[in-house]
Amino acid sequence: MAGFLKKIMNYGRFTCPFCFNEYAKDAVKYVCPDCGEASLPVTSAERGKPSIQCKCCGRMATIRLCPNCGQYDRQMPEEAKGVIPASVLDGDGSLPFCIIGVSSSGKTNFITVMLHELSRVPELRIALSAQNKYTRDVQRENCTNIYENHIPPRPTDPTELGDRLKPQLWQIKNLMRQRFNNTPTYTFTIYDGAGEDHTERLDPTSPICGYINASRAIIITLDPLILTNLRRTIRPDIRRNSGASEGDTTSAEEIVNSVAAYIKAARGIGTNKMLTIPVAVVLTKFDTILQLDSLPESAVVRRPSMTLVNGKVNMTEIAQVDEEIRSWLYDIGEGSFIAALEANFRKFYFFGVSSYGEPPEMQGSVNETINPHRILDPVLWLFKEERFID
Ligand SMILES: Nc1nc2c(ncn2[C@@H]2O[C@H](COP(=O)(O)OP(=O)(O)OP(=O)(O)O)[C@@H](O)[C@H]2O)c(=O)[nH]1
Ligand SMILES: [Mg+2]
Ligand SMILES: [Zn+2]
Ligand SMILES: [Zn+2]
Repeated sequence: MAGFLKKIMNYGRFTCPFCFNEYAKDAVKYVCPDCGEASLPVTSAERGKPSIQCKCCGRMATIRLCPNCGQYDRQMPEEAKGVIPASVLDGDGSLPFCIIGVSSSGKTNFITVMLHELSRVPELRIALSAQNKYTRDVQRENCTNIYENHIPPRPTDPTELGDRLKPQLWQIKNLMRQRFNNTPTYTFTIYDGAGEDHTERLDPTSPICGYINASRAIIITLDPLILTNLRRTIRPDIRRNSGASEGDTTSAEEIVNSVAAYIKAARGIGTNKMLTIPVAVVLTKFDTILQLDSLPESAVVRRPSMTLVNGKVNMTEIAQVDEEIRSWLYDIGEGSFIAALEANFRKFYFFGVSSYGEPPEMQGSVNETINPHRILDPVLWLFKEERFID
């Protein structure tokens, strides 16, 4: 019902997935690929359409541009900037998620394997489709590397993306909620930045901050191998093969504090107030932790995920895992990071995930079998928070 109300209230408006501003659908410019002219919709029948008739040559103007950040490039139409996919105009809304974490904390592997698994859960019946060439290319390249070439994806290059953010744009449908010929459809956008973005470039005017501020949920990745008190207990070859990220827990604490400070400034919220945006704190490379005795033998987080039961998210399981990870962090003397979260965010849960399932046997390689552990737990929780699933 909430979704329906929201739909009526947002009727005629959309949020640009590149500059994050809200505009009237009538303001979308339609560029004709034949003559390059831009037309605006004039009749109500034209508004929000995938294409309209070019006012200049009469052929179909199929390229929809954001009224603010759209720029058409005839030579490279696929690279044109601010091209709005149809799902953004037709859908029920957007779910912008942001992934934040230092370099080599496992962000790209997490996103790639998570997306790969998401549409494969028979109980969930989620249909995912890439909304532009960039999204398709990135996911294809990363999947080929991990699943076929058995090498890790390339580290994300902070300069490659330039000043403009390129989030991955997915259309996501929940087929379980299909009613008559209507299926809830959202634009699921994920921004996978480079680690440097979140340490060196986190100033309020940066595009990454714009994205964080427009996000409905934040996923913070933390590589447990950086925890000082763990270093001694993990074999050096496992640390090396798992690309232990540089830095220490202070960097994780700093990230939490600076993200919180930015959102507060951007939204005009006092520094002593709590933020309500849901945060999933994801401990990546958890396969390395499952080998340790410091994590109790009976811990739920060791078992395969039962977070989804009969197509519903089981909050008891999520709360149990969260509790286990918190007490484990306190036990090993790494609890100070939790205080930074508690001081800023009202709603956050800890998750323990592994993209690969086991540490790589060799440095710079990925094992033949990929057996992800609890990889969907964070996104299941966030989808439930957004009422996209039950
Ligand atoms: N043991 C283990 N190692 C992992 C796992 N996922 C990633 N790694 C290791 O961590 C390294 C970095 O992973 P990425 O996903 O590229 O990290 P990132 O956060 O995207 O890094 P940047 O793009 O540089 O910011 C990989 O090369 C792997 O060696 C995992 O599930 N288990
Ligand atoms: Mg990356
Ligand atoms: Zn825009
Ligand atoms: Zn034309």
